[in-house]
Amino acid sequence: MKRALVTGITGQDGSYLAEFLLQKGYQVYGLVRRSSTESFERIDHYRDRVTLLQGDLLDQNSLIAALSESRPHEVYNLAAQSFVPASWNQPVLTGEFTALGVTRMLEAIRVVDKGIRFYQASSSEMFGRVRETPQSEHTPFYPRSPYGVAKAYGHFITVNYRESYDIFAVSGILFNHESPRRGLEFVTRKVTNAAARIKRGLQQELKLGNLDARRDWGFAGDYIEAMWLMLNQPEPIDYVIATGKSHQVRDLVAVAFERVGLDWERYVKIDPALVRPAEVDLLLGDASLAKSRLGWEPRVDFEGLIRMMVDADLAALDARR
Ligand code: NAP
Ligand code: G4F
Repeated sequence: MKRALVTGITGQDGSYLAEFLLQKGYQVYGLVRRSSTESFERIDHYRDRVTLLQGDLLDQNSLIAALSESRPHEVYNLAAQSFVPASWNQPVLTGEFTALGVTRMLEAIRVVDKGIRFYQASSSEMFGRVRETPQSEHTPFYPRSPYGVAKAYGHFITVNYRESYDIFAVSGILFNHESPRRGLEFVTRKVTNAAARIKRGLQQELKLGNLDARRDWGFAGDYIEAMWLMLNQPEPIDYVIATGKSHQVRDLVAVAFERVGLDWERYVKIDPALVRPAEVDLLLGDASLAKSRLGWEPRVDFEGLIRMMVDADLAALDARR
């Protein structure tokens, strides 16, 4: 039986990936941080089928202990401080988690077992002020936030450990991916949740920042499969994962409010405090390498994704009544 360790198992991607690996017959271990109140909401429905190990990307020994205990064939490093605006408030902590945390995990692999295959959750945020469109594996990075800078470090240290120590380490450069399990602070879920709440009379308005920004949004359930495919190839190669379609935040708002039959312009207010010090204006990925070598393609399109999220938010509100 194959064993996998997932860091960030309590997050959006970790929860989908662990579920996917269980279906593939893996023995799944998840790294979780100690907290005074457990927040395992996203993995509650299969918690008895995974083994949770306490550890933190800040703590080298806890990573070595987690690897020694689980003896995984594959490690998926999904843990990070992943919210871009928070990275301006906590730039040093973001660097510790999102950048140096990658080195700590790679060092733990080097110490425990160099045969472990390693996946690093890299990000399209690394493209930042984009040098070309669409962005591919060959596009240079120009990050625009402490988060993006930290991810660029995580990307290159992964490449470096592959080249220095012959570790099967790959970096997946994933464009934005969303789901009903997305954190409420990210723009898609903020919008779909607000549309559902306004529809049910629980909220009066929605404050947003930059409506002009463009993102290449896909479904998290599709993207985690690409992670597994990358680790199960003969060669460690880095891939861009994206839909190849870009939409404005404004389009997302329109689709979400249309789903609940409301005119978004009556409810959305612009709040300058939500505009970022440096914005990533346009992300559009070219995932043709993943298509040709991994046979990977997204299944859920933009409209389908946003409608799925609105429907889930409405259902969750109605279930609580
Ligand atoms: P998420 O929902 O914010 O989940 C982050 C996870 O990291 C949580 O489980 C969190 O645990 C854990 N974590 C944070 N700091 C930690 C630490 N010091 N030690 C151990 N665990 C820690 O993020 P996501 O959307 O699933 O994204 C997964 C990964 O992909 C992240 O690395 C993100 O930066 C990257 N990424 C995401 C996207 C996207 O669009 N979703 C795109 C590209 C790359 P708690 O539950 O304890 O907070
Ligand atoms: O949903 P967002 O916060 O996602 P962002 O910054 O693109 O980052 C996400 O995707 C990255 C991949 O490219 C990941 F690496 C990262 O971990 C994270 O998952 O914001 C998307 C866009 C931005 O341009 C932002 O300025 O939406 C704009 N926006 C407008 N109003 C807003 C808001 N974003 C948020 N979070 N909240 C707003 O009120």
